[in-house]
Amino acid sequence: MQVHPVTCAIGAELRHVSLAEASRDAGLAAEIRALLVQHKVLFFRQQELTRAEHVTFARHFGELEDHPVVGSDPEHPGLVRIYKNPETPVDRYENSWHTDATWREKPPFGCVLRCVECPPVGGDTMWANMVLAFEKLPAHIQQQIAGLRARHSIEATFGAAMPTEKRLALKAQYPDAEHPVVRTHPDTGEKILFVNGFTTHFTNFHTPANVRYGQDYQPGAAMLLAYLVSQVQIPEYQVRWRWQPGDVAMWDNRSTQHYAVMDYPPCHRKMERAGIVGEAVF
Ligand code: AKG
Repeated sequence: MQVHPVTCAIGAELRHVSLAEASRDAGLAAEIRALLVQHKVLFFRQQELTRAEHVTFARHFGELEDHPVVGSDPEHPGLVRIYKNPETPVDRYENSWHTDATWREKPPFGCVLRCVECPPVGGDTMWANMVLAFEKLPAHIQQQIAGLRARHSIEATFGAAMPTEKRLALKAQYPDAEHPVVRTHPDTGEKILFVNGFTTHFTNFHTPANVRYGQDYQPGAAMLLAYLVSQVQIPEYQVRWRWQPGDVAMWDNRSTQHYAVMDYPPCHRKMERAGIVGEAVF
């Protein structure tokens, strides 16, 4: 196996490795896991991987989880089909920066995404390194956000694109979660800037003004949150992958955000993903 970093900030392509083989080899899967934690997103070009092998490979890292909106392959539970074609209305499920499912108490560990079919150009996916995003914040902002907590809601992205009734049903099924704004990576101890498109507001932002007028009065809080959420857009923290059919990307969902670029309609794009259950956030 050869490791080729794709940018200075995030991402490595692993060459001369077969994920079909890794699906049957726990030792190889453990090596891949260590590289994942180090590089945050791994790329594997043109893999010959069946759906069953895709699921088995992902299961080395944990249970697979359901998707709130997109259905699983009935023959391969946990394998979620993200198929876009001229008949699929353009939605905003993937083309906004997000860390997967931070509205869960235990957001996913990571995801294994395989490209089945891609447009001739366009349809890239981008990832950003949220450890670097934290490291590069000015020291006084790092201090200010050290003990802050924030609410994450499915309504903030998925829900916003839906009719009210469907949105409320979704929220009843997947209630909001609260997490620290600065998360600690459970494997490395690194600090991670842990706000994204699902984050709605801080829950313990105290200033003299809101101590006097109540917790809902948070002048400055929305601006601070918008500033933190915008950090993901800095190109030096990012990697962008140009897909070919058979490519696989695997990301550490704890330390990254991603964005699927929606520039290809009316072309087809077919992706299959296996999201892996994660742990509580500290
Ligand atoms: C996701 O699987 O969470 C996505 O955002 C989709 C990524 C992609 O289709 O490139």
